[in-house]
Amino acid sequence: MLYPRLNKARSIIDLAGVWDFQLGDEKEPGEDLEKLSGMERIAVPASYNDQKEDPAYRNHFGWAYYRRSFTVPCCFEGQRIMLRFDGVTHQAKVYLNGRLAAEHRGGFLPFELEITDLVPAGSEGELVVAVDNRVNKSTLPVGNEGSTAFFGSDNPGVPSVEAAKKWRKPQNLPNFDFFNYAGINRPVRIYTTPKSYIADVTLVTDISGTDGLVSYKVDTAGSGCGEVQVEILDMEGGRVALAQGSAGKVTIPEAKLWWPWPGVPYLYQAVVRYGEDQYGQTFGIRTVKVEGTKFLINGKPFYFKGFGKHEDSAFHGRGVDLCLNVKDVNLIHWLNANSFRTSHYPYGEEMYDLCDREGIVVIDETPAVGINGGGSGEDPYKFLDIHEHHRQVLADMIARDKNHPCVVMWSLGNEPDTENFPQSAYDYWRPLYQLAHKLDPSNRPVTMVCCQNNYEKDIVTRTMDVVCINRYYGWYNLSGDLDAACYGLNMELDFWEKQGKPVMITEYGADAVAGIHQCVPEMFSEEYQVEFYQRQNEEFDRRSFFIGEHVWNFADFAAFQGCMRVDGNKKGLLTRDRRPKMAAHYFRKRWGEIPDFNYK
Ligand code: E8X
Repeated sequence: MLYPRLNKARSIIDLAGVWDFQLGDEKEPGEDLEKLSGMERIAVPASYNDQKEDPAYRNHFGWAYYRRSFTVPCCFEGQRIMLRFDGVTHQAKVYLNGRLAAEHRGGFLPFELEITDLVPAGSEGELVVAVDNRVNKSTLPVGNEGSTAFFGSDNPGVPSVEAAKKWRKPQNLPNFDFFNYAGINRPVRIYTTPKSYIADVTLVTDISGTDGLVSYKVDTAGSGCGEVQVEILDMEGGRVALAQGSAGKVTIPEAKLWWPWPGVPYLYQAVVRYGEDQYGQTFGIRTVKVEGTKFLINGKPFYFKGFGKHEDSAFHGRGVDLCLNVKDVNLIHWLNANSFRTSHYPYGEEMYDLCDREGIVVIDETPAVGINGGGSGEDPYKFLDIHEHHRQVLADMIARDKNHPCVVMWSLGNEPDTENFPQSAYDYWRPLYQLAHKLDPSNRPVTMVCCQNNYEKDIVTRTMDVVCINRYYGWYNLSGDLDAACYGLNMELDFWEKQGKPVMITEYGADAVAGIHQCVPEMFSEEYQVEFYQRQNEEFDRRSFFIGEHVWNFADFAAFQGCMRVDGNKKGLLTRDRRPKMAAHYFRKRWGEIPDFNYK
């Protein structure tokens, strides 16, 4: 789905602002629509949870209602008028003038509807968006639904699930630790196209000697517009190639490649014209490939230095915040990092645009997190009803992000159970792996991020293009004992060495509460966090098949409350308000000394 862009053929109206808002309950929205009255004020885009000092907002369970009216200007007459939602978390029902106009499941990918006839040019529309924040056994991310993870122990005084049902207020029990921020988290826009329009643009690049090769495909709708024209412009706006027809291949002599920072992330633009419509799609000429135990960008072995991140900040929750995006990208540069993973969901599209421009390498992840028994001991692949939805979000993510040079790998999901039900896991993940390869026109490498487990039993992780492991030796296991941690880590690395695949760590980390200092480092101190990394990095540095280190996490983030969380997850190199802990200075130095290419 194309990102809305303003140009001489297309208009955009951003509906960001302060909307009306009301919490609902579990009842389906249809019944509640007329009851919207005495509504409160809410900022869009942003999560609603932290916008008011009210546990009802913070801990809401079920539907919530957003409302605003808008006018479609008369000058849109004759155009195709679209209403696009970049991300409504987790489920949305869109009503226009009281009638259900669209529905969407999944909180992290865009959807749109045509409103040309529903709200014609020159008329007013009343827009109500009902948003459901519930996570359960059929959503991604997965929720527990009153699972035995929280109830049903044999301890006196602890209610069984059955007993608890009688008095417990329904609540979300996410099977993941990040706070379940919800609402209209990303922009809502009206945009127009001519009646016959460009529906999609796909660009695939390759390198031959000093030439850049660009294969393109343009999908159009409507007829009578003649041929598609594609003009390729360089960064100065000069034409470097011109082609006719809805698919083809052009050569750019002496092409400038897209390189990760601190190289030049050179971008071209494909200006597509079809009848009255026009669309400019930026792209970079670069290749990505796994060969043996190497991850090659433009043919050179790349070393990943960076983190798992979250879309998370004070007040906004998971809401898009462009200032924060820019700040984070500058902090990534400051840290001498070169990459991050969009843990644990596809991010707002503005971040990928920024990473294209700033040369930051991205591993793009679906919202498939929490796929395990949730403490029940049962096979999650049997009791979760997510397979079809998972295929859908994977397809939608690839369709949305396929043209971004910053995206170098797809992550099918994070930390599923691959150990207790190895065959079920294989049967579940293998088809997704194949689907990702089939759907991506650039055929990027595909991975699945594996949880700390018995790696000998796990038969999924080893089948991925890159083995991505999350490991907490010295934190969740072997807590506080870094000698034992390094011993365990090395045993595991010996195992991976034999598999002949590139391996990277996609999560490792220790909580550190900023300001806690110790001469003899123990858990939760800034010193322990540094030592944890120092010791394990020494082990990684010895292994030639080891192609990258992504720490967990870039910054402290809001988490579901529990006895292991003090005001959120504190594994950040930075605090939530982006101040550096000691470990940030440590990595800044380390990463400054590690080359991006040919380190391994
Ligand atoms: C953690 C991270 C969590 O925040 C992330 O979203 C997924 C977790 C560790 C799993 N990975 O808790 O800080 C640890 C399993 C250890 C056996």
